[in-house]
Amino acid sequence: MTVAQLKNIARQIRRDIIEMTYKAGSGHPGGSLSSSDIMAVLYFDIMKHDPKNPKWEKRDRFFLSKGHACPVLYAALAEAGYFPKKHLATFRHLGSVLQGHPHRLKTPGIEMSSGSLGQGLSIAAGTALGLKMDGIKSKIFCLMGDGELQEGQIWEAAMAAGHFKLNNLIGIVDYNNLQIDGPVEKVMGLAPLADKWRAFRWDVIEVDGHEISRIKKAFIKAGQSKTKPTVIIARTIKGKGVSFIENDYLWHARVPTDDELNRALVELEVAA
Ligand SMILES: Cc1ncc(C[n+]2csc(CCOP(=O)(O)OP(=O)(O)O)c2C)c(N)n1
Repeated sequence: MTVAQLKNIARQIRRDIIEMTYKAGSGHPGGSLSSSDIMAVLYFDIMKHDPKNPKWEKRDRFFLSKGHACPVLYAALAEAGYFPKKHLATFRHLGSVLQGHPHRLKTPGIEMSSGSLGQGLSIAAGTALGLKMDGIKSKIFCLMGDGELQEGQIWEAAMAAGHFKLNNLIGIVDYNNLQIDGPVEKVMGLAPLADKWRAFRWDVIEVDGHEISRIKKAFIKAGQSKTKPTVIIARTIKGKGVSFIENDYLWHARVPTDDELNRALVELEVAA
C-alpha cells in the first residue's frame, strides 16, 4: 500500500477509536491513538494474514500486550474485514463480541486475551519458539506500552527470547512517555531503554512511531534478523491525532463529550 493509503487507514482507525469510546461511555483513547499508525502499517502492509481465515496456520501473529488499547486493534481488525464494522458500535456492551479488553474466544482475529499488563511478551515468545520448532516461518509481533515495561515479567520474557535467539519475534514499544497517572519517567524511569533491550540480547530499532514510511522500514529490517529478536522502540504521542487529547495523561481513559466528539471527528476527517 502507498503511504497516503496507510495514512488514510490510520485516520479511519482513529475516528473509530473516538466513536467507540464515546458510544461505550468508557475505554482508553490515549494509548489507542498513539499506536494507530503502527497498527495501520502492521495490518495493511506488513503482516501475512487472512481475515477470512483467522486461524490460518502460516499467518503472522499479533499480540496486544497492552490490552486496554483494544479499540485500536478492534478498529484495525474491522477495517481489515475480520468482522462487520457495525460491531464497533457494541464495544464494551454486555455480551458484545468486542469486550473491554481482548478476549480470544469472542473476537475473530484476537490471538490472546489480555488486559493484565506484562503477560503478552511471554506468550509471544512461547509462540515464537513453538512455531520455530514446528518449522513454520511466521513472524510474531507483540505491542507493549512503556508503562507496561515496568512489569518484571516483561524482562523474564525478554531474557528467554534473547537466549533462544527468537529472530521471528518482533516487539514494539509504544513509547508515548505517559502511563495511567503521569509521566513514565516520574513513576519509574526506563532510560536507557535501548541499552536495556540490547543487554537482553535483542536488536533495537528506534523510530518515529507516527512516520508511516519509517515504521514500514523498521518492520522490514526487523523481519530480516537472523539470530536475535528485535524490538522497535516507537517514539509516539499519547492521544496522537486529536489536538486536545495529545500528551495529556488524563485522556488515558477519558470519554469525549458530545462537543469533543464533534471536534475530534472534524480534526480526523478522512481524505476522499
Ligand atoms: C497488571 C496490571 N496492573 C495495572 C493495570 C491498570 N492499568 C491499565 S493501563 C495502565 C497504564 C499503562 O501504561 P502504558 O503501558 O504506558 O500504556 P499506554 O500509555 O500506551 O496506554 C495501567 C496501570 C493493568 N491493566 N494491569
